[in-house]
Parts: sequence; C-alpha cells; structure tokens
Amino acid sequence: MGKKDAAGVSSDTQPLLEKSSTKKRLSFDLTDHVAKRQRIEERTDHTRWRMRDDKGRQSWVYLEDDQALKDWPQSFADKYFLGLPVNAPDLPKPTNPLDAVRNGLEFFEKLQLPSGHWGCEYGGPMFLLPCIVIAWYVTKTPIPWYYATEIKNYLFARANPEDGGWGLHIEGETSVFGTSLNYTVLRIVGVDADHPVMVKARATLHKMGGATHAPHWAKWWLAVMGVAQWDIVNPTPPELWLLPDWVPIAPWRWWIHIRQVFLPMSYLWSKRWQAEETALIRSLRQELFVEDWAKINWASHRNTINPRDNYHPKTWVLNTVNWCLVNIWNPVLRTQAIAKKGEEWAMKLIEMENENTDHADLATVSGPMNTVCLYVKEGPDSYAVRRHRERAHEFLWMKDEGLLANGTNGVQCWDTAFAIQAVMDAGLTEDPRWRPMLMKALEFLDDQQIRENVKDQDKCYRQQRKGGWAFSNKDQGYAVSDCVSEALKSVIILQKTPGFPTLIDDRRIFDAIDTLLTYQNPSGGCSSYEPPRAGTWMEVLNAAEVFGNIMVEYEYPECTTAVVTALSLFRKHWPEYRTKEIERFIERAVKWIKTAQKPHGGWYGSWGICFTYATMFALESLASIGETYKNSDYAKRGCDFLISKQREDGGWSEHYRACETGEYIEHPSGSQVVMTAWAVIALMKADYPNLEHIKKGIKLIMDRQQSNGEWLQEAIEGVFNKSCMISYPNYKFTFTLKALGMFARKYPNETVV
Ligand code: LAN
Repeated sequence: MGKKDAAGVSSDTQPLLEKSSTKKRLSFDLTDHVAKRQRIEERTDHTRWRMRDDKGRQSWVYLEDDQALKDWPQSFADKYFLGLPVNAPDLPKPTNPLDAVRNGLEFFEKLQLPSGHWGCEYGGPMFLLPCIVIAWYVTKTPIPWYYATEIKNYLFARANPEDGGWGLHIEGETSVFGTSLNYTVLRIVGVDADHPVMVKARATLHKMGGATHAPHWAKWWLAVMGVAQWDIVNPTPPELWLLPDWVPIAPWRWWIHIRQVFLPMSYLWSKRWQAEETALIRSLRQELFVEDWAKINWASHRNTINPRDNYHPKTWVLNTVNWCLVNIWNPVLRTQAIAKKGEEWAMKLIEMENENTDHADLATVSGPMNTVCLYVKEGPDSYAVRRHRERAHEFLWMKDEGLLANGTNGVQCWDTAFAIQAVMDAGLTEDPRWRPMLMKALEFLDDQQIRENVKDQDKCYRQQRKGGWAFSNKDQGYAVSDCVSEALKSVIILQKTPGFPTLIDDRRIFDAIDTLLTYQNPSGGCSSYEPPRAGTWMEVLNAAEVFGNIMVEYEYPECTTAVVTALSLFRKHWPEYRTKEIERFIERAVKWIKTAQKPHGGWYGSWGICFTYATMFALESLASIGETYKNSDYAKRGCDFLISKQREDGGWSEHYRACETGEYIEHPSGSQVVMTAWAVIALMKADYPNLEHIKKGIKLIMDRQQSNGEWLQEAIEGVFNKSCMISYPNYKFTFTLKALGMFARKYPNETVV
C-alpha cells in the first residue's frame, strides 16, 4: 500500500530500506532540529484521521491532502475511535437477553477492522508516551505537527484537574514519575514553559521534590536526555548478562518484560550516553528541579524518591547490592574489558530481539529504549533505526482526547478470540447473519498463528512458541499461555461449526497444544509468557519502585483457567492426542486453582480488576471438572464471595485499588457493566442456584445498553504489576455479550425485563 502522510513520514510498515528517497527523507540535521521550533497547533481536524489496518498492524494516518481525503473515506470504526458521531441507527428495544446480544453484535460488527480483528485504544499507563517521545527526541526523529498537536491535547486532557500533574496511570494520583516525564514530553512537542498548564504542573512537581525524587526509570530517561546526570541512576550493569545460566539471579530468569527493559537500560547506562545538548535540554535542567542544577549532588539522590512513587520500596538487599556496585564494583573492579563484553552481549541480544520481531519489540518501553541503543551503536540512518522509527507508529492511538501510547502494538488476537466466544456463548455461530463477521475473524486468527519458533531460541532465552498466538499480532510474536488458549478455543469452536472451513489443520492445532503443554509450572498453575525461571524471592531485586510482582513469572488463575478450558475443549475433539498428559495437566492445574483461593472465597486477579475478574476464571476452571456450587466447597465459597459484593442495583463495582492493596474495594462511581458481566458469568459457570441475583445483574447490563446496541465506556478494567491500570475498551462488548448470551442459553425460559 505504501501510503504516505502529508508530512512525508511513511506510515508504511514494510521495510523502506530499498527505497532510495528514504534516507533523505528520514535523515535529520541537528542544527535544524534545535533551531526549528516544533510546529504545534490548537487541534487537528479529526475528520482527517484514519486507522490503517495492514494485516493486523495498526497505525493512525493523518491525511493532509484533500484528494487523499476523498480517496480514503473515514470508516465507521475510525469515527467511533475518534469519538465522532457514528449515527448508528436505533434498534428495536430488546425484550430478552438474546435480542440484546443481537443488538450488541449489530454495533460491534461495525467495529471489525478489514483484516478481521477488533482494534481499540490500549492506554492507561502514563509512562509509555514519554518513552516514545523522548526516544524520538534524542534520536532526532522529526515529530509531525499533527502528532505533536494531539500529544499535547491528550496530555492536557489527562492532567489532574486539581494539581495539574500526571500519575502512573490515567486514574492514578499525581506522581513524580508521571509528572516529570509528561512535562518533558509537552516541552518536546513544543509547549512553552510559561503556558498555564505547564506552570501548574511544574509547581506540583516542585512540591513533590522535583525530578530528583523520581523513580529509577524516569531518572534513567532524564539521564539519557542529559537533563539529569548519570550518577543519579542506580546501576544496571550489562555484565549481569554474562553470568552463567546456572546463577540463580541471572537475568534470563527474570520476567520477560523486566529483562527486556533491563537490556537496553544496561547498555546505555554502561555507555553513560547522553543526547546532544540543546536549548530545550538546558531549559529542562532549570524547569524540572527544585535545586540549582549545577549544584545538585546527583549521587546522593540515587535513592531519593517521593512516597507516592514508592509502591515497592527497594529492599535492604538491593540497596546493599547497589551500594557495592557504586562504591566497589564500578570504581575498582569493573575493567574496561568486562564492560565492553557486557555491552557487546547486551547489544547482541537487542539485535536478536529486533530480528525476531522485525523491530516491533516486545512492548512500549523496551522498543523505544532499543531504538536509542541502535542509534548510539549504528548512527541515525541505519536500517535498524529507521525500521524502529516506522514501527513506533504502531504503538500510538488517536482518540477524541488526542494521541496516546498503547501498552502493546494492539490487542488484536486477544479481543478477536473473545468476540468469537461471545457469539458462541449466545449460540449464534450457526446464524448466517454473523457468518461473514466470524469468517473474517477466523481468517485473522489463521493468519496470525505463529508458525515457527524464534531462531536460536535458547540463545536469546525465548520460550517455545510454535503454533501459538500473541496478545497483539504475530509480528510481535510473543506467545502467552492464555492468548494461545483463547485463540485456540475460538478456532476450534468455529472450525467445528457446520459451514465453517478448516483453515487450521490438525497439525497446526497440535502445535498449539504442544506449546501449551510447556506452560505448566511445578505447582500446577500457569504463568503468562514462560514458566517461572526463578523463585519469587527474586522480588528483593525489584529496582523499579513503582511496580510490584515484576521480577519473575507468577502463577495466575486467569492464565491457568484459559489453558485448562482450551485443553478440555481440545480433548473433546481429539481424545487420542497426548491424552494422559492433558488429563494430568488439567487435574494439577485445577488443584492449583484451589490452593490460590483467598480466605474470603475470591481469587486475586493480576490482569483485570481484580477479585471479580480472577474469580470468574477460577469458577470456570472448577466448572470444567464438574465442580459447582452444589458439590464443591471451593465453588460455593467463590459464589458466596461474589454475592456478598453485589450492589443494591444488581451490579458489581470493584475499584482498581484492590489490585494494589489485595483487599476488595468498591468503586465510588457505582456498578460497572464489565465487572457485572464478569460476576454473572462466574455465577452462571458455578450454577449458582438463586437466579434472582443473576437476573438482577443481567438486567443491569441490559439497562445500560444504548438504543444503538453499544455500551458506553466506564471505569478502567485492566491492570499489570499490581499498581498500573490499563484499558480494555472492547471488554464492554465482549464480556457483556458473553454474559447475556450465556444467560439466554442456560435459562431460555427466564424473563428479565
Ligand atoms: C499485558 C497485556 C495482556 C496480558 C494478558 C494476556 C491479559 C494476561 O492474561 C497475561 C499478561 C499480558 C500478556 C500482559 C503482560 C504485561 C503487559 C504486556 C500487558 C499488561 C500490557 C502492557 C504490559 C507491559 C508490561 C507494559 C510495559 C511495562 C513494563 C512494566 C515493562
């Protein structure tokens, strides 16, 4: 396709290396960069934005050219994402849950993108946009005016209305992490320091102690920019990568996200690389700190942190390790040769990651960091740097409030799998009305299945992935236990429905099963990307301060249940394949689910908020082996827990603080449709006998449905690492539809309205 936006920045996701004009177009002269002010406007024309779906690679394109505007009309989905009027027609008022499902599907179908998946914003965390924008700045990557403008608008819209700062995530309280980095972003995109928004944010930042009180990751970015000095950054020595594999703390054992972030961090820390000084950098040195910049004793602030940012204070063990690294290892023992060897191996691993993901990289932190590393190693115009620049677009999302960064390069496979399952739960897969939509979804999952393991997987410490699915798309290519499971279930469901073709043959289904079977931990539970490679004691080395449970993989009821249900469905259709192993897997997994139940009867959720989410999964696991309310104490206690949290209006409403504190906390804004859907699904799975409770929940979901079939966005739904929230906007469709559909099938004679 090769569409180009008007500013000449290609939104093409294919390599541009061969194209002769590319070099010229993307190379950028520093003097220009410094001298020219970033163009920034009040707003862009939202009718000019388009979501480009290139086989599941999403990027937003701004059409400045009037002819292009005519040639590429804005779709329903574009308008919906941008908050523009979509004029979806009013539908007949549903009188029963199944009609409500049909109305919901009428609307949701229109949001399916050309490649067959459902796209959505995947925002929430407020530290991701800074990673991208600072990486652009230090690598002298031009920022088109319409990006700059909408980044400004997004951050203005998301500034805390009271104190003007930004938090760790959109619903979180103001922190130094959020405020120091987003303030920096606004300055980079061209907002003046004396703009009232900046004056207010700066005052708040200063009240919190200024950027010397920022957590590790912010200090690292500011050091890369040269706004802070490297001595303020706790050590991240790349030579840790040289430790033999058997060493218990060797980084290959860490959770994939933390090791992939540590990797580029360690490379640049070792090089103490800093961006070329500009007027803006000099100015930020004055703006972000309370003290006179020239007099700051940087080393003395390595461990200074504002209490609001200190969710997981560093342990005395880590503090001791850091002290030894700073005072003994670095000055005395760390030879040039060791440092060089460490850097070289870190760079090799970064290059392998780039090759394995075609420079998309694992997620929105490591990707921009890797871009800077490549820029430092290879210079501004190398293929790797240019390809990273191109792929960065896939992490951005445009909406009514402006341009934000997504947590990953999309939610493609994950949401598509749930969309299919929602139709299945309502018993509508054979209805020809939905066949075209489902066919496209199946074709998408067919195209997105990962067909090979990564090259040299042991060398780069990757997990087997053949036959799996990633959360987003195959380019990113990191299989996750529950993403593989949900996609596999959806494929099996459709391919076993009369009228659907077998796009994925048995061998490829077996590949997925073979990979899934590698995910079980000794405890019986399943983790996310890999089985744990070290014990949870590794958390003593958690240096990030702002997150919990980040150092290693844990077992999760969500992931475990997804694998259990996928294996259960699989063995119904292929009872002969690895029968004994599957049986044993399920048995051990459900046993683990039982051990993870909390004394109050609920389960703690790590990826959705919070007990409501995980309890839904856990009760599904129990149901899959026939344990329900009437015959299982575990299931009964799970149901009683949920019932005890049901609100007067029939809904459920859990606040994200539950994830941080480990206690169920009510959301002050009242019942939420998504949580209500999770709770009623759970109760239905467990055959909860008192239907009145379920009916009240179902009625709430139906009452909240709009006349055009949609549901409106409510509070944030997802979480990671205990402290950071993340949006799953499609859950308001997929889980509501699933709950209504399940109800309609399970209790066909019950009336709700
Ligand atoms: C995700 C998103 C999907 C999520 C589920 C599939 C829902 C979950 O069941 C397993 C874990 C997984 C894959 C997951 C892990 C952590 C991610 C990638 C994220 C929450 C999206 C963003 C987050 C990532 C860590 C953000 C970058 C931040 C760092 C701390 C590195």
